Amino acid sequence: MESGSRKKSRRLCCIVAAVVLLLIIAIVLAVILSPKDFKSTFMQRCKNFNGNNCAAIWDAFQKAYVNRDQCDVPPEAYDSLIEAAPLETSCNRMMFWSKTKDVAQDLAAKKNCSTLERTLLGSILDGLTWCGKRGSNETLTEGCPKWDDCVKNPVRSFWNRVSAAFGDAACGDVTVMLNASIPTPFDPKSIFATVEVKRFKSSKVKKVTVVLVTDMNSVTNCKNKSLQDLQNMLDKGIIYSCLEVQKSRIQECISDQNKSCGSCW
Ligand code: N1C
Repeated sequence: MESGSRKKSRRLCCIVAAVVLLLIIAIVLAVILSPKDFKSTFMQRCKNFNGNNCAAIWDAFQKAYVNRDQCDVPPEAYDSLIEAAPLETSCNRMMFWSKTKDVAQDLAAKKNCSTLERTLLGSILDGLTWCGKRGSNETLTEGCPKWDDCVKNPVRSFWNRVSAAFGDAACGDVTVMLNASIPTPFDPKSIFATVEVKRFKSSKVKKVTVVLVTDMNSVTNCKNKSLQDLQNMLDKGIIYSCLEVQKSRIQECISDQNKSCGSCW
């Protein structure tokens, strides 16, 4: 028969072993699941896109927001970033979107259309959050202002600035994907309305085609009042047209190997 004290020390041993094992599992999981450091994600995405000049691009990028008040980063702070990494676009393939990000990105990727997320800067920063703070040279990814917390926040100003450059670059026939499942597909507060459309110039842009994505949840069509506003905002001389296209038709086109960007409708 085991003595009482032996039993006790065995039990203690088992508890200690279990705690140590749990600790090891927790540490391994924490390492595996911890978010990747912002800079390494930036550099990795940059290299995946073109592989060169990424250190200079990182430098220009972080100068825009480090050591600054989180709500005092204006779009112009990214001017030198745009200089370091100018947007490369291609006429007649440019695609803009508002409230249709997933379907627009899907189509653009398969049909080689030119969206902002498929340029170097757009592809690096899509989906990321960042900010700095006064008195530090760090890049933070937590505790940063949300989109609507303040206008001059680092992420919002970035998208405003690069979208301005993308709008400036618009040329030939451009497509805009808008969403028929919301009452105001051309949302006057969106980046598309406040920044991009205003930069389309009739000297460069021949035609703007709105692809209004419809599905079972659609609440509107091409007669929507906000689309009239869009048409009125365009420079005289730019041709406007609007097509109601079912989401399922877009999906079919995405999988049709013979169709290219712009030839789906
Ligand atoms: O405000 P939006 O749409 O009208 O902005 C979309 C418009 C597109 O045409 C793009 O060229 O502006 C450009 N753009 C992006 O490329 C982009 N990628 C990711 C604007 N915003 C972008 N994001 C994020 O989507 C951004 O962080 C912001 O929160 C949304 C804006 O999407 P929206 O309101 O559907």
